[in-house]
Amino acid sequence: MIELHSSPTPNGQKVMIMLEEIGIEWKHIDVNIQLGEQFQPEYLKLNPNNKIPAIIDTDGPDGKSYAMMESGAILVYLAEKTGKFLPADVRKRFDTLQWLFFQVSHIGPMFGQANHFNRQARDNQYARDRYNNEVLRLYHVLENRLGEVPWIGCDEYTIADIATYPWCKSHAERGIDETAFPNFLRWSERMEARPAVQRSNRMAAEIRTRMAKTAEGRALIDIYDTKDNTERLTRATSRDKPC
Ligand SMILES: N[C@@H](CCC(=O)N[C@@H](CS)C(=O)NCC(=O)O)C(=O)O
Repeated sequence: MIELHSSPTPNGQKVMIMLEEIGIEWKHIDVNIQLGEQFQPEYLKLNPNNKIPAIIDTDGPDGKSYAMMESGAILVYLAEKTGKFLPADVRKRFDTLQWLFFQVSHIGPMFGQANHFNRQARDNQYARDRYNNEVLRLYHVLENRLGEVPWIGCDEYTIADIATYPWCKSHAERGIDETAFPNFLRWSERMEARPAVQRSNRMAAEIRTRMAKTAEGRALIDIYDTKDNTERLTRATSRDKPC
C-alpha cells in the first residue's frame, strides 16, 4: 500500500495520476500546506524540505516500509516498482528521464514563480513579465517536442507525460493562444481522455473541498513568507518548543 502525504497541487497531482494509472492500492493523507502541516515534526521525517508530496510504501524494498520525497523521484520509484510508464529500452528510458527532469527543473519552478507573482505580487511587473514569458517559452518547447513525438518522453505514454500534465492543464487560464499550440492541445486532449487522469482530477476536487472544510475557522499561513517559514521550521524541529 502506498500512502500519499500530500495536497492536490500540481506536484501532488502527478503522483495521484501515477497511482491511479498503475492501479496499486493507495490512500491520500491530507497535508494542508495552508495550515502549515508540512512543518509538523512527523511530516518533516518524511520530507525534511517541508514540501508536499511525500510517500510511504508500506511494502518497500526488502519488504520494509520506505519513505520518499520529491515528486520526480517518486514517479521513477513507482515506475520501477511496477514496471510501468518508464520503458526498458535504453533510448526511450533516457529520453523519458530527460523530459521528466525538464518538467521538474523548468516547468515546475517557472510555472510556480509565475503563479506566485501573478497572484501575490501583481504590482511587480518585472517579475511577472520574466516568469510569464518563461512559461510561454516552455509551452513552445513542449509544442516543438510534441511535433516530433506523440508523447513527451518518447513514442509511449510515460511518467514524463504524467509529470507535465498537472502543471500545463491551466493553459486556458494562462491566456495561451490555442491556435499557436496545436500539437500541445492534441496531447492535452489525449491526456484528458485517460480514465486515470479523469479520476485524479475528480479526486483532487474532492480533496480540496475536504481540506477547505477542515480548515474552516482556522488561521491560514502565508506559505510565501520565507522569514516566517524559517521560524516555523525552527519551532517544528526544536525539541524543547513543540509547535
Ligand atoms: N521539487 C519538489 C517541489 C515540491 C513543492 O514545491 N511543493 C509545494 C506545493 S506544489 C509545497 O509543498 N509548498 C509548501 C511550502 O512551500 O511550504 C517536488 O517536485 O516534489
